[in-house]
Amino acid sequence: MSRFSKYFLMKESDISDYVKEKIDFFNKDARLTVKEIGDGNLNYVFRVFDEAGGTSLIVKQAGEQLRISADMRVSTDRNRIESEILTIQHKYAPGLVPKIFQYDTVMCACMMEDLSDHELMRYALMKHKTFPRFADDITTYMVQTMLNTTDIVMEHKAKKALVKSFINPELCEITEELVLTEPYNDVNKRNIVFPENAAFVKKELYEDRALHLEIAKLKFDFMNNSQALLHGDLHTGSIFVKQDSTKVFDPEFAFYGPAGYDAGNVVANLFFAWDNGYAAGEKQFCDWTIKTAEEVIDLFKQKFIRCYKQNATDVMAKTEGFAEYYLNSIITATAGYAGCELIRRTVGMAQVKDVTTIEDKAKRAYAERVNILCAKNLIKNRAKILCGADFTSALKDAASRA
Ligand code: SR1
Ligand code: MG
Repeated sequence: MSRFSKYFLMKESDISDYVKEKIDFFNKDARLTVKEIGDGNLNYVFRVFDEAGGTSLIVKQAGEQLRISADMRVSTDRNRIESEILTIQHKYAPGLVPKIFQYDTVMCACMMEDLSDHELMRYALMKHKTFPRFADDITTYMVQTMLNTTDIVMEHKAKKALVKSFINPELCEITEELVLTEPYNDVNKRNIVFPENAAFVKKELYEDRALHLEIAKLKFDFMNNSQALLHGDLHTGSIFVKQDSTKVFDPEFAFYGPAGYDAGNVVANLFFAWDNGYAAGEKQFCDWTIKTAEEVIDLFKQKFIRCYKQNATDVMAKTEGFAEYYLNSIITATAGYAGCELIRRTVGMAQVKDVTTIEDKAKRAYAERVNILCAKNLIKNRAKILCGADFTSALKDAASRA
């Protein structure tokens, strides 16, 4: 009997046998080298390569305990969700996601295209590299994967079947707690507050009742608005880039939710890159992050309306003015969720290296105050945030007040 017929957490030394047994990809006599390269909070990622043959692939396995904390356990079904959504997204956004070769329900592992010729976007941005294709690619990805999975385009019973298959309660619960609850009350005592900003965080986040009301609205929208099939964790650690290519991966938080959640995450993570560039005095890079954040919103709007008008199938969705109404509500939600991501990565349990690696304490404290002030403006005034420049004005305004 195969030793891979019952789930266990694989180590580097298991992977060569696993791959040879499960997939006809390498030459039979290939000498495979395996390296664990996982960098996220949840899973184990192995790069398998045959140096002689010049071929490689990735094995990604879900562990029962999370890497970020052994106390947190999440269903390994997330690996199925990830494989299935990547297959759907490949159909709608070809070339913008990795190819899935195979998914194994027993070992909760999938094998996929190796993207080692790309860089993880967060780390590339921390070196202050810029990517001219990014805004165009990420907006194509978002419009195609989101709009095509809504009731605007899909037959409604088929859409409901997808909603059911992407029910992802445990991963959504992580977001509901880490993003949409704890940053405002530290109810589970997991927040990590930079000591220099403790009084600021208490006043601006823990004691701002009007902010809490807005977060409650966004939280219940996140839980109840099954609008589009989302990536669910679309930060710059979920994106590989090179100058002429963008690939979105790691969609294990995928579920049917409000479209603005993904778009908000993209904008917020460009603002973390700005934080890092500003602390390093990299003005040109900062200008690029601002221009790119604006393009992400403005191109998203343009492409969304065009795709909507071409592909809407629902009779009532074709009513004059509805496309614009629907898109505006997504941009409003984008502002709200960008604010949530900015705040939770600044004071919550899962932070971002763009900010935490700023060595100078005063500069890091400043970056964190910029994030919080910008976020509060985006959240509280989200109904008035309509275009890319409105998002970046919130950042510039926060930078002058922090
Ligand atoms: C417990 S998991 C912490 C964070 O890592 C993931 O990438 C998600 O962003 C999650 O909130
Ligand atoms: Mg991830």
